[in-house]
Amino acid sequence: EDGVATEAGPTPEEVEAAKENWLNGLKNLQEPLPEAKIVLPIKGRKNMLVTAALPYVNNVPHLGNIIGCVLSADIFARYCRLCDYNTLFVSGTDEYGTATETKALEEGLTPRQICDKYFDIHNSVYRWFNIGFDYFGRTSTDEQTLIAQQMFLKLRENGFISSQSVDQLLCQNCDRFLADRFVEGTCPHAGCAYESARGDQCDKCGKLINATELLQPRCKLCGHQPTIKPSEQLFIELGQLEPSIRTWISTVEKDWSPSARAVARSWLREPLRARAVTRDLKWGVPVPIEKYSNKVFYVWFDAPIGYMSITQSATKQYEKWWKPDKDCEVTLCQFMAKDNVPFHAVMFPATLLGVNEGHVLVKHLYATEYLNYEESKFSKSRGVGVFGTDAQETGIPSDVWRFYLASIRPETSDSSFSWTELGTRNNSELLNNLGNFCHRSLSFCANTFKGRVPDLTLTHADYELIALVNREIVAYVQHMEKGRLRDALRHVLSISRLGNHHMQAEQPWVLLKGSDEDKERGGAAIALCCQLVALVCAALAPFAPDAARRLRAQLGLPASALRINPANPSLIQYLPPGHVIGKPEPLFAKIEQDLLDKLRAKYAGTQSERANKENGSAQGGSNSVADL
Ligand code: MET
Repeated sequence: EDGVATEAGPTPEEVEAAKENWLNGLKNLQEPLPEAKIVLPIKGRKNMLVTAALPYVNNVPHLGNIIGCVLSADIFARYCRLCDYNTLFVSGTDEYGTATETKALEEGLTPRQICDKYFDIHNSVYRWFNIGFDYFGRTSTDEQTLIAQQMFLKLRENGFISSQSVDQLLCQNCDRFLADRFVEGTCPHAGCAYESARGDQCDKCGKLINATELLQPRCKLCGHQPTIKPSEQLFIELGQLEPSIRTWISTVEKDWSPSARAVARSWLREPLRARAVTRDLKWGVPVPIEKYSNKVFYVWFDAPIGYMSITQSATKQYEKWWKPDKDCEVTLCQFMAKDNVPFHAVMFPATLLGVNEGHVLVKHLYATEYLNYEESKFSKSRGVGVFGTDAQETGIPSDVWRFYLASIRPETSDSSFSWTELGTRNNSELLNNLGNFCHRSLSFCANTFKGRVPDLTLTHADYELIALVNREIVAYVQHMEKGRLRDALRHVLSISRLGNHHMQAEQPWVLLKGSDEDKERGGAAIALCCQLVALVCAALAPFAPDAARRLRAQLGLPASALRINPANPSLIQYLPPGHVIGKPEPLFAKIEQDLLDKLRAKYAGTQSERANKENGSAQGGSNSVADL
């Protein structure tokens, strides 16, 4: 399937609409947004608050993590800006909890040092991928402490917090309660008996575990057997909030992606039970009650509050976005991988509903399934797959990665990364289809007309072509609005495919050598192709911002010229009459099979196997982090 939404020819109505939009579309665009350093909601405009799940700080993100949250959210946020929606896009690292404490012990650093070190890694990986956050923050801030404590106290005041004594594992040797990942033992599930099951989940059978049920439990730090000791924890009474959660979900879930809806529904199959929101740990937001002052909040209680505290760090007025004025509507769009859905669909909304201060609740919850690596699974703990830092070292531009990842985005089922496919998509779609169309059109304009876009009087046949193009851009907008980024991308390629067909059918290189009338037609064909290039440039920008920026410079247009009217998506006169373009250059390069083979071999196996291989060839030069 080549993604062209065009089976039947255009109807007379479509041709008429194409004409109307061509003539008047530019006037119908919205007033551009005011340039602002700090973006706040604006009355009377569509205000989009876009978030990417906050990646755990304690490791390097792999391609699956990147397409699952920050890249998807970025593509969407860039699309929103293209439509003149007033957009704030935030994310940041999720820094508290056992994952960080364990990593700190492993690396012999303090949790703070671990966060600082890995925050920089995340930050630089996302910069390289051109993720255009308005702000990329972190959760271990004063803003976070303040807002999380306020929210908690409000919940308590409203009667949704209770306390209960819970049996926990205590390592007397380390003088520490062993939450989740600090303990290992034999899996208690029948038929599994895996000996290195973690305190929260068994990696072999995949089932959830209650740490106190582990057989032969041992402290991960010192190996001693812990004892069971009760500890008093605070709980959020989800049961009491259940009716309001159910009512709310039933009104919004239609705007969620199918997998988000499925996960939320399966959670709600059972009655909701109280869940602990505190832990006996040190690295976290302290519980602001005397009696519990040696405890911190459970990381999943405070992590989603991170969206607010990061907005606060960004704007100093987070309430403008999160508790907007009555006459100022804010649409919250949240991107994440499937395993994060319960927290965003149920837990966090429950907190906000319990606080009852008119917070914005998620409107569009866009979850992805999982991305596999070649034949196996990406794994952070085992180091399988391509990581953000690896992608930079391949020499393949970030736009190509973005384009390829978007084109295999696991929207409806799991999908797989493959080096071969990366090459094919680059060579056949980006280079041969889209890149060549743009380069050919602009080169004709530059070489034959000294860059001045020829005059264009459109014929009926031209309007028919535009009507077909408009079908594609309408489909693009429809998919984007529903968070189906991969589907939207197919329609960008369809536009350049239609452009290529047009070029092929008109053969301007023949016409330009013919009679005066032929010459005029040849010029018009090129002018129309250049206008299509501008549309392709706009629609491509969310996916490949770097290439789009270069293409825009080649078109000689300012950023503000390339916009889409989501209420009436269509080709408009992006290039004014008499416009002179810039200098055309190829946008993409071929990726040779040879390089793909090398990369496939280089990234086979796990990170530590790779490190060993490298050490081997460097005559055993040790000190690789992976060996320690
Ligand atoms: N840190 C979580 C993860 O990486 C997401 C938290 S979103 C508030 O899965």
